[in-house]
Amino acid sequence: MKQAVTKPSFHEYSELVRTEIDQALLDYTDFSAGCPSRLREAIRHSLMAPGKRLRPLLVLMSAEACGCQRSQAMPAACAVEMIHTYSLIHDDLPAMDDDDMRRGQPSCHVAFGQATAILAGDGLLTYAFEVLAVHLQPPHLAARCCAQLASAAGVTAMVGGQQDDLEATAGAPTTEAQLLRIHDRKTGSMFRVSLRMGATVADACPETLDQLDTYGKKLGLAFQIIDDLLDVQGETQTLGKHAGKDVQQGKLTFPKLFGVDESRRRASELIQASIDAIDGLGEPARHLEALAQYVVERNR
Ligand code: GRG
Repeated sequence: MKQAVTKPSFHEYSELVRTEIDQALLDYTDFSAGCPSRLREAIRHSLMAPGKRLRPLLVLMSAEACGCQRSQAMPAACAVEMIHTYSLIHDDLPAMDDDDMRRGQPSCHVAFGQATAILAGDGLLTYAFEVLAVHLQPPHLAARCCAQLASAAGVTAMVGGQQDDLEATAGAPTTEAQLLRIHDRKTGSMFRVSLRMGATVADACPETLDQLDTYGKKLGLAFQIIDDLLDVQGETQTLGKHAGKDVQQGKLTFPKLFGVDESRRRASELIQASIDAIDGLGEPARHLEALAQYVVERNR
């Protein structure tokens, strides 16, 4: 008798891929004997902590949606998670957001001291590009991914967005347009580059890149709105970081600007628009659709 073959649920699939990502991150951060053990420990403390792995999932799902094997895109997936983790380590420092808890455990500087935390961030930032340049094949696509990631993490995108955010938090009233610009650069750029690198490894056509870019733009904004809502409505233990921080710091957030219900409505609308943007990619993109749903329904 013929057995019915059931496809894994999105939850099963994403857990499997998270396991693959974690194993690759562990393998990459073995480092040679030249890396001081305390520095390796600090890097792994932050990198291997239970993050959601959203950005590497986007890289791998984008590659698959464009017809490529996950394994080929794994160096890009790990590189973006390294950059993301470095940004979290530096953002948590007393000179920035001053957070003592991240991913459900003490922040890197609380566990290892500020100097080692700064170096752990520096190490991850540098190593991300080494991983891309050395492990991603073929070399001309590795070069393309290096340029894309450097630009998305740099002064005109993520780092620039962080500077704008610091200045906004420092006092001057923030408008809706400024808020959108900050989040597009600070958060959205890393979502979009994750999708772009996945598609680049798969050598996708410009039309597909555009569709994925629109998906990433809408998804990144929806993610940020939900992040702001979780700060108001979420619980510290589930979030793995302190809830209520935005209110405490007097930050302009989406719920402050639009209220809770309208913010949630906007997030749902953005998620639907993100799913519509990749409609043309068909069945291979179904995991990206499910990921978008997860982003709006998540509780951490
Ligand atoms: C260069 C220092 C520096 C900062 C750049 C990305 C960033 C700006 C700072 C990180 C802090 C932050 C709160 C950014 C907003 C985006 C965000 C909510 C990040 C947390 O991402 P998640 O929820 O985290 O995907 P996990 O831990 O699940 O990976």
